[in-house]
Amino acid sequence: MTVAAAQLGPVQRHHTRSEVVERMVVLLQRAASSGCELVVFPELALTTFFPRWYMDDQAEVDAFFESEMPGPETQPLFREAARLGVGMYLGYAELAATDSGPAHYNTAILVERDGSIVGKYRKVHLPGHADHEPRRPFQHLEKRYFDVGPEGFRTYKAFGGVVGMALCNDRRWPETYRLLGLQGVELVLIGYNTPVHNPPAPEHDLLGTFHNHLVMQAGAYQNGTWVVGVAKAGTEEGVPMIGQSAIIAPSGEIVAQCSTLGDELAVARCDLDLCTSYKTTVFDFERHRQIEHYGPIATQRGAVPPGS
Ligand code: ING
Repeated sequence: MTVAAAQLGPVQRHHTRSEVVERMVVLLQRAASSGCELVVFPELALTTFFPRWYMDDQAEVDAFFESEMPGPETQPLFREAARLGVGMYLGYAELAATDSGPAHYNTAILVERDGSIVGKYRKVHLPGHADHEPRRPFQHLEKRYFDVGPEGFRTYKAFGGVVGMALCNDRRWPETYRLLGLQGVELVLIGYNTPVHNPPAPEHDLLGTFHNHLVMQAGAYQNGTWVVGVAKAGTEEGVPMIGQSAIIAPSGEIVAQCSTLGDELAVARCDLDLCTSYKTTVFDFERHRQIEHYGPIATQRGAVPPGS
């Protein structure tokens, strides 16, 4: 299948959802004219990355969330996608009504070529912090504004294959890919908003783009799956974010990559049958993965003292 990584440049606080949707429709139309069946948009694609600010007024926070999807402002995107017969992965902030009151999720949905929503993922690995840390040059308050996704990592039969979803920080954890790999995933879709500077560890900043590809290439190869990672990039409200959106084959090779920090498509033909070469040989879990012999550490939450 032909897939497009639809990278978005910065979305500033004053940009309306309609303005962003217009940019996304342009990318969608270009992808369709390149023969794409699936267009992958970033995490929190519709708004600026608002966890960079401390807010204590819940109404101000909720203004960044969608209570319906599609809603009036996103409907044009869904309508155009269905008209073109192109599917989507779309990341957004979800305000969900639950029995115990409103829940706030960092969410991604999988939309098939007929416009139907066939999958929903709510981010599990919420990075950053929950309380205001004024000494930081900018905040990263995902632990404050979002609830942890309760459903975990699932796969969906769609686009003629087995598709899985994750979001941003999830891509740094090998468990993300392995939990999807154990479900036979052939295509993992991951939107991200990643600041160049990580205040707790500035010494990592120069390696930020290296780490970005390292984790996705490893996840792809170690689970015999395609991985598509898509950035919201560029400088948002004074905070630079990395780009480098990429389409990665089950071999771990990057087969297409964005080279700007703006709205840009990277397109590749993704033959899902390439997964077989890895899933039936070096990563045949049934034959080679010795889960019974890994010992009790396998379910350990944190690091354990040596020799325990
Ligand atoms: N962002 C970042 C990410 O995991 C981060 C957080 C930035 C972690 C820099 C490490 C280094 O890509 C989100 N939104 O998860």
